[in-house]
Amino acid sequence: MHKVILITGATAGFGRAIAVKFAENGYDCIITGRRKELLEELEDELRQTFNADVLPLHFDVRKLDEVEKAIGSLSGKWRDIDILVNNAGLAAGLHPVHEGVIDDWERMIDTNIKGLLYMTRLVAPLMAARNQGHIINIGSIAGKEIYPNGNVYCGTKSAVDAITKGTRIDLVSHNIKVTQIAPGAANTEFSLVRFKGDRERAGHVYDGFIPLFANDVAEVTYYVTILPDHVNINDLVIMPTAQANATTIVRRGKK
Ligand code: NDP
Ligand code: 8X3
Repeated sequence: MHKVILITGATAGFGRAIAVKFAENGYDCIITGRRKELLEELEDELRQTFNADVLPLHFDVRKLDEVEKAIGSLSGKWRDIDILVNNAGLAAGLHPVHEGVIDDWERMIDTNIKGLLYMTRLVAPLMAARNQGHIINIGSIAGKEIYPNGNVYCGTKSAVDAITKGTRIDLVSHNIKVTQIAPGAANTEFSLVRFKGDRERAGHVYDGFIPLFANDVAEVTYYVTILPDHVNINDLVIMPTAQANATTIVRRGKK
């Protein structure tokens, strides 16, 4: 019988690449996100390319009633979720704290922290009932180190770091693996979202070096799921080779 994976934020970036990687490897995929048309495109692609069984669920992780309705609608094999990837998230803005945009803060906190918690609260009991499962939280280097103007985004990812540790402690007796994957700079829609559609500014983030790509993160996400039952990766930091830490990136043509 095929295993079931649920991925939040599967319409773009890491989440989309993770869905492709797991469908290619025979998983039944629950793909989720707000942009319905992109979910439908991905559903078609996974069905046609890999003959995968796919369930698209269109909801906003910030809205508890939508999350409850989506998870409550699952029936049959789709309730037997083997892997939950809490990936949906964003950065909004890059301002010093005294110039911060409160609405940006609310979006980041509501999505990156509360959305992840809602998903975990609703899916983990299904795993605990079966005494098996794997929860993978997508954190960030921004949850390990704080950088200038990163204030609230770094705060949300530091929260993911702490919540992942707490989740692992609480679920270990239920035989549930809990892993954090913390990437460095990756070229997805992330910077376009952070800079609110400013393509030029977003493009400059990756000037002069080779960043991570979504497939790189999908590869390591798959890797942490194929280890023996008795082995868990607690925390995996994945960086571009040109990036040493949150603030040190070697860019060609720049001193
Ligand atoms: P993208 O912007 O490419 O993708 C983000 C995904 O999250 C989209 O599918 C989006 O779907 C979904 N999403 C955002 N808000 C919501 C919401 N309220 N409800 C449901 N889905 C939502 O970014 P990445 O792939 O780069 O980011 C994925 C994760 O990785 C995030 O948590 C990010 O913080 C983290 N990360 C990114 C890094 C990077 O440099 N790119 C590095 C380290 C971590 P839709 O808009 O359709 O809802
Ligand atoms: C995304 C990576 O360091 O640009 O989480 O914020 S960073």
